[in-house]
Parts: sequence; structure tokens; C-alpha cells
Amino acid sequence: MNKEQFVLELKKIGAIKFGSFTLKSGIISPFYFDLRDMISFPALLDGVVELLKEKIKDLEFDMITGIPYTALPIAALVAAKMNKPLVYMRKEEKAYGMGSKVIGKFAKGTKCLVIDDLITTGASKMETAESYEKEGIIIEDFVVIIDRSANAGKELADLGYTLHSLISLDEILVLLQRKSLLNEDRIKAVKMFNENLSSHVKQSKYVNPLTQKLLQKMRDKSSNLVLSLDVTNQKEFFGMLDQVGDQIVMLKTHVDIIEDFDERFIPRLLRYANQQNFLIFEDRKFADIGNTVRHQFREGVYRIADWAEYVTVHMLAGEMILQGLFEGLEGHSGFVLARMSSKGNLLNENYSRNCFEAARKYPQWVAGFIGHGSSMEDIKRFKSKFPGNELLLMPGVKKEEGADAMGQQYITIEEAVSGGADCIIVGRGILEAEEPRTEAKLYRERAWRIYKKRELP
Ligand code: S5P
Repeated sequence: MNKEQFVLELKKIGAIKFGSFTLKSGIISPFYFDLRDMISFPALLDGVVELLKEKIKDLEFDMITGIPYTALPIAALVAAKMNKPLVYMRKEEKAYGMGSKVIGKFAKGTKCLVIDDLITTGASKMETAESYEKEGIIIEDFVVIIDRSANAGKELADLGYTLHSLISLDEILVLLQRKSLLNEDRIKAVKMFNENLSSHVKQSKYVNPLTQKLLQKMRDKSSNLVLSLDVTNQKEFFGMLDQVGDQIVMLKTHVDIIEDFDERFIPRLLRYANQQNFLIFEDRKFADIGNTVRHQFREGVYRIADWAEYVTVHMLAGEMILQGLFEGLEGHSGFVLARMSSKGNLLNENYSRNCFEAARKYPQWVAGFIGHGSSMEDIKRFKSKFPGNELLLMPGVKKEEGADAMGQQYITIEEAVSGGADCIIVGRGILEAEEPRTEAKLYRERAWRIYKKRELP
């Protein structure tokens, strides 16, 4: 069976349909693909197995998996015919004590090829890869029967995976048109539907109002460097700003460590921010109940809301903390700590996901996330799960990898920004340099070069 015959057969058994279909989401779609019934047609099943075998014959892998339910019997046949072991992952949540979620025998470090019936976005495939990787299985390649996505191949490639597809939606359209099985109007409807869908996705990517201001400042100053000015007296504080203020887009403070803090500090800080054109970000890491953080943010000795555009927020106490902080105020926004740089921190994957969910609901109050990663790829995957186009700010950055004696872990400027950091937060890398100004300039230039190539090509 060749590809053309395969598509025609799919159409014949009703696995690919064109018309008007209401999807689960309520959206009306002009096409509908459902390959589940293929298993009831032996010749068709045999045909797809042969096509898949041909497609993957040159790939390197030790075993095969199929994503339940539709792709699993197909993967089983491919595996048996290619004399490769098969594994699969149970769909149900693991009950206590059941061991691995993976069914089948495998050794850790085994490379597994993933077979699926359809691909719509890269995100669900990435989640599949991650759940296998957690079990010690290496995933590099995905093979799908139909690619109906806009650019899932590119999305996956950015994360280090390769997508192979037997046939794309466009190919199906061309083929059916050639056979006069699909008229011009239907084809137009499908194309329009897909275009709308992708622009809808783009539009739903909200932008926090303060983010525009920060992005503009970044472009104006050619800088995505945030200085973490962790010094403990005003002389050192403003002395350092004199040297490096023009290099940074934002200043990150821990105002409570200034031992000679007095009423002159904030007006002076604001003058610097104005003259040297940077935003102010108080790294207060709020974590209490709404009512308490409201006082901590707006009142007390520091009256942070009077002078800091941004603050950091922990989500431990639940999403209402955002209301406590920002409700009724304008010109303020938070960066939620979704991952931390310190060794042994408790912000695991599940916690990060909950942060993303909360942020999704309050785009006006969450400008982005603080995050970190073990490598460029790790950061890319982390960022790909952000709900919209929130910014990623990354502390724990130095010229070289390393650690301090109290649990701080550093990755390089290059890894941070290539991985997706929009701004890097640098403290001691600059503060402890012999010539902080030269060093700040170097950090700025190196981070900006990569950012510019990534975001403003
Ligand atoms: O996970 C984090 C989050 C933050 S905000 N790890 C961090 O190091 N930070 C902050 O970044 C930390 O509080 C400090 O002010 C700065 C890093 O400083 P450095 O001297 O290690 O660069």
C-alpha cells in the first residue's frame, strides 16, 4: 500500500472526514480525523505498519512505544515485525506500590521510539517524552501517522526532539483534491480554519502592561541585565550604581539588608532610576496570606509599593496572594518563583505547574516567572510550559558554572539566555569583580547578543 492508497482507504472507512463537526471544546471544525477504527481493517492496518517500518528504518532506537489507545496496537505490530521490544505507559494514575508506570521490560538508558496516530501541538508530545524520561528511558524521535499541526515539528526540534510524520494535512488535501474527492470550498474552509486557529492561539497570548515597558527599556538600553545589588549600606549601594547603572535594564533590591536605611534612601534611589533609566524590582519574595502581604507591600518601614514596579512572589499560600498584593494598584506586577537556583529547593515540577496555572488566571498581575535550570535544554522545556508569553528572569548566572558555599548554583550566561531567559539577574558576578563597570558591560553585551539573535532577528 502506498501513501495515496492509504489516505484513500482512511477516507473510505471514515477515519478522515470533511464537513462540519463540533469538537469537544465546542468549536466547529471543517474536518475530523479519528484513526481508532483502523484496527478493524486488517489490510489497512498492515499497510500502515509497512509504511511506518519504511519511515523509521534508518532511525536509531532500541525499543518502541505507542501512545494508548489508538497507537498502541499499531506500535505493537511495528515492534514485532522489526524485532524490537515494545513498552507502553499505563494511562491510569499509578496506584501506591505498583512500581513503574511503564509496562514491559527495559533497562535504564534505553532509547525508545514513540509512535502516535496524530499530532496537533508539540506540547502533548513533550509531556509524553518527559514522563518516559522520568523512568530513565531516552526519547529522541516521534513518528506520527498524520501531522495536522501548524508547526509542531519546529516546536519539538527546539526542545531537542525530531518529528517524523507519514503524511501531513496539506498532503491529504492535495491528494484528495487531485482525486476530485474534495472540492475547492472545503479545502478553503480547512485552510481558513487552521489559520484562524493559529492566530487565535497567538492572540490569546496576553501581555502584562508593565511587560511592554520593560521590553521597551530593554530595546532602548540594549540590555537584558538585571543587577542584584545585594550590598548592605547606602554608600556601597549608590557607589555601585554610579559605576553600572547605565548598563542595566532593571535593578533588583533587597531593601531590608540596607543597615543604614533612612528616609533619604528611596528618593535617592528613584532619582537614580530616573536618570539612569532602569526599573526597580524589590525581591521581597512575599509568601503570606493576602491580608498580611498587603500590609507588607504597601505599608511598614519600606512602603515597597510606593517605589518598586516589580516584586517577587511565592505561590505557597495560594493564588489569592496576588489579589492581596496588587488589587486596586496600578503600575505593579509580580514575578512568581516557579523554580529556584538553590540546591535542594522544594519547588518541584508539580509546584511549577501550579504556579503556571495561577498565572494563567491573573495575567495583569504576573509579568513572568523566576526560574533556573540545569542546562539550556532543561530551561527550554521549562519555558515551553509557560501559559502565555510571560517573561523568564533567571538568577544564579555567572560567566562560569559553579556554586557558592551556601547552596547557590550558577549556570552560564550563554546557557541561561539561549535556553530562554529574557533577563539575567546577576549579583556577585558583578559586585565582586575587580572592575564592576567592565564586568557589567561584559555581562550585558554577552547576554544581549544572544537575546537579540533569539528575539529580534
Ligand atoms: O532562585 C533564586 C531566586 C532569586 S530571586 N535564586 C536567587 O539567587 N535569587 C536572587 O538572585 C537572590 O536572592 C540574590 O539576590 C540573587 C543572586 O545573587 P548572586 O550574587 O548569586 O548572583
